[in-house]
Amino acid sequence: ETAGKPIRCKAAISREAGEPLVIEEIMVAPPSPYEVRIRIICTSLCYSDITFWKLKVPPACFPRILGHEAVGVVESVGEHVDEVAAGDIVIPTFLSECGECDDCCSKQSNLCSKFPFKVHPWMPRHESSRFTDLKGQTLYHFLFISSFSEYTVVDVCHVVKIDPSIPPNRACLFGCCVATGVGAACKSANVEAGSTVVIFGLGSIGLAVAKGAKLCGANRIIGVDVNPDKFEVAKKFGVTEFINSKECGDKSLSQVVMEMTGGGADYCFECVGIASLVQEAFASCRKGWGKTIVLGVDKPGAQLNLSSYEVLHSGKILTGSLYGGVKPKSDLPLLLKRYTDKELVVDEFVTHEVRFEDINKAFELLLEGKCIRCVIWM
Ligand code: CXF
Ligand code: ZN
Repeated sequence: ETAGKPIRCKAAISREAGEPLVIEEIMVAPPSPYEVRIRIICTSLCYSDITFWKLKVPPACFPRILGHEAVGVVESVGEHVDEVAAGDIVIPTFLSECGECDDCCSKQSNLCSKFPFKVHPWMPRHESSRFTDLKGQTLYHFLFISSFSEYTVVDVCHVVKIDPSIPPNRACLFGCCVATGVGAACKSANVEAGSTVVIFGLGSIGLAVAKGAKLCGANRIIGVDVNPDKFEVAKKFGVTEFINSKECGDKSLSQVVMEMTGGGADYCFECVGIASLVQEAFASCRKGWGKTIVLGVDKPGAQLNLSSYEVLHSGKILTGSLYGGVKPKSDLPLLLKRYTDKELVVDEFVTHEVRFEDINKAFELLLEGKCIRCVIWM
């Protein structure tokens, strides 16, 4: 019986920017009111973990427990938690859904304002950590999840209870990658059947957008990448045509798209996080109705350079979304149902699986571009 007591367990600590994670024993405090302590079953590695592992300027902070794409079992709950109980299988989510604020009550938004999304090192309700190392040093949280630990503590507004029959190495993908990409296509863009879609960047997010666009009935799904090998892989996710962005000759990428599509795509998705690529994506969508959705995250402080005419007199829409516009508690169960109904197949995302001890191997694989998703089993 561990409820109410600190738990001693293993965690992979990111002690210094860019240095291999160190597996150490840590102490995980019991959940405070409105919190849930979770035993992580498995977690996958997302490129955002790498971004914040490498980052040397704020909001970077160390030592930190990274990880935000996971599934686990509730070990115990704090006071006032009745939504989940010990034994429930849950996906922790980096977006909150309090269910009560104006934004949660609106179907237009997935950005809760009671616990707004931010990249900070604490729990959402109190600026405090639930982790300490055995020397008593505070370990920082990441995206309100910190799943690179055998046990973590998450606010009840950041957990979604799921069907326990879903395989954990598939369920975890819905914590970030799959929900973000499929959601961006199906919710943020609301891709129409028969339309033409261009996806800039065929990493896991771009591939998840392709899955979503295909689910929506898109007719042409054009993938863009610097690496031509990505096309073969991307075909399995629904990509039908390919542009090698390094082989556009004296044309710009948007000129190539304009010619291929006879005037621009219906929907463009930027899945890399480079301001100049956002400009190219926006220039690639059709005047009058084209919609560009930005999923990539550029460096803090990056600026977009777009002329006012281009933006304001073109009839085009430029937007971004977090978590694909998916409201964790309201929409994730619907997305998971599409998975259990076999309408949405996600097996191809998992190219590698490693044991927790080998977590640094997952970092190497993702950095080498050799994997889409590497699942880490605790
Ligand atoms: C991202 C979303 C944008 C900010 C950084 C973290 N989430 C998941 O990968
Ligand atoms: Zn992520």
